[in-house]
Amino acid sequence: MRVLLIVYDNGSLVTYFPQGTAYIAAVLRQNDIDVEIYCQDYHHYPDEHLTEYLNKNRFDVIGLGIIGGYYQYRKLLSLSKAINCSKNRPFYIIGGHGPTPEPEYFFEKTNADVIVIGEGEETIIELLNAHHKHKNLSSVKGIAYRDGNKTIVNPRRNLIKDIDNIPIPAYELFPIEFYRLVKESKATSTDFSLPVLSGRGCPYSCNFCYRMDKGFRPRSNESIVAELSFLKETYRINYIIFSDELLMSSKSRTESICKAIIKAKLNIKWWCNGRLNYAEPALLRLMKKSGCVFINYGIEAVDDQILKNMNKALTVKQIIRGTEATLAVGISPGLNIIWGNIGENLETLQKGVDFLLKYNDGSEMRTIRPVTPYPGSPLYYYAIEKGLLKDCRDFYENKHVNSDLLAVNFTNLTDEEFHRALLDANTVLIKDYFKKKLKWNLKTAQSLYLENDVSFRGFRQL
Ligand code: B12
Ligand code: SF4
Repeated sequence: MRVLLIVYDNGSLVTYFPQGTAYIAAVLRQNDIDVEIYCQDYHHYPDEHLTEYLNKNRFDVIGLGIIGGYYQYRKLLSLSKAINCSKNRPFYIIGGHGPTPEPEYFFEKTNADVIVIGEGEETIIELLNAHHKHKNLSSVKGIAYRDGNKTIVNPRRNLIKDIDNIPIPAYELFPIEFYRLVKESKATSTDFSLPVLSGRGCPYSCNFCYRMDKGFRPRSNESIVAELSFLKETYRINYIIFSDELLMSSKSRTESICKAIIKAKLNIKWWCNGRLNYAEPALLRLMKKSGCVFINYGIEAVDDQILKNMNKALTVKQIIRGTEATLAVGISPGLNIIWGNIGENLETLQKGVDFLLKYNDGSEMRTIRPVTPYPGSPLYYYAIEKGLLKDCRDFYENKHVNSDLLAVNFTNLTDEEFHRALLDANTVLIKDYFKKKLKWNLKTAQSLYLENDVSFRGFRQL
């Protein structure tokens, strides 16, 4: 059986390594299934190229994973068109956060044959076996499929208990020299980065966050360290982006990963998603010692009532204390704030702006984005219940046109007032960022000309 997995073009110069696709490719290889990757992102091929490619090359199965952004949705539709109009159209499977919560709608829009719901590694193998043997798909857990005009959604599959047993992504099938160029905060010109998962899931349940699978499952330190060593030795990766939802899932877990990285003498830099309620000086010092240079924090709002409304399990006191502690040890904090959740108003927006002005260290430009009720999230169902959103079609076709514009307005402001307020807030933040940049550049010029700084490599490098 020949399988083609598609990595869609994200319209960026360099894109994140497609981890989900690479995990699927790894289990296919493990099961001796012939798999090829079509990296549309690397070549920026137009969608018609895929049709031609399928016309010239025969595949039994084609697979595409997609998340639920406005851009990704439109890309999914155009790629589906390209696949569906090919001669010898392969058996078409889609998966990922996009189609998982609303399979019926995604069948209608893509004409796919099967939707893999949630974690895909075990499901894809069982599905391909059943398909190969022309078996009825009713016994394959974790999928939705079409039976005539009807959509059948099978029961969910149990999550893989021991995720150490999942093979590492099939790196060898991808152009790593391209993906390793992705630049995260505090990376230098000679650093090579790749994302790695230290675990799956998150123990929290914020109202705007859609997670396909429940619970939290960590990997063992041995398995994480083995993957990091492999990446360093094979591809010279020295900057790891821990891309799991939340590496800092508890103090003890974070401590234990740091100790394992130090013990293995990996000498890497790393980045992770973190929680401010665990950001205490001793832990942060240990994180820094093990190479952590940046922690991406979900702050979302700087107001206790709004944090409660969104079920963030975080207080303003913890946010301030944790951010100050992070800055004090010399790790850059990524301060993510969204605006427009239930109960928000102009005052809560201003609190977010004041916070960013005070604490953003300038290592990244930080603006405030509107909250988006992605299908499957508690906020999505709340929006439907309140009559602010009709359904999935309304979300994708009418409301979610750009991640920086309102999809659903949960405030008492008009949409125009909302956007005007965001413009004013972000004007202040953008100016502040460039003010900081200007100050740094002028300081560098001074040390070059007045202190003879011979390490200077040119203004364009700054
Ligand atoms: C790292 C990350 C990013 C990275 C890179 C994303 C990428 N490579 O696609 C960055 C920072 C760029 C990013 C951006 C965004 N992200 Co993001 N991101 C994540 C995060 C934290 C991890 C993704 C990951 O690699 N997971 C690990 C792999 C193993 O899981 P996976 O990809 O889901 O793959 C599994 C299954 O989905 C399935 N599967 C996947 N593909 C396929 C294909 C086939 C054929 C099959 C059968 C199965 C299958 O099997 C895989 C293995 O089990 C997730 C949260 C999460 N837990 O996944 C959010 C998440 C995916 N992001 C999300 C969002 C909304 C975004 C943005 C749209 C946000 C925004 N408003 O701008 C942007 C998109 C911007 C852009 N230009 O692309 C949402 C998606 C929600 C939704 N409804 O789809 C998530 C779930 C976060 C959340 N909880 O809200 N993101
Ligand atoms: S936003 Fe972050 S902390 Fe909240 S549920 Fe999602 S991954 Fe977990």
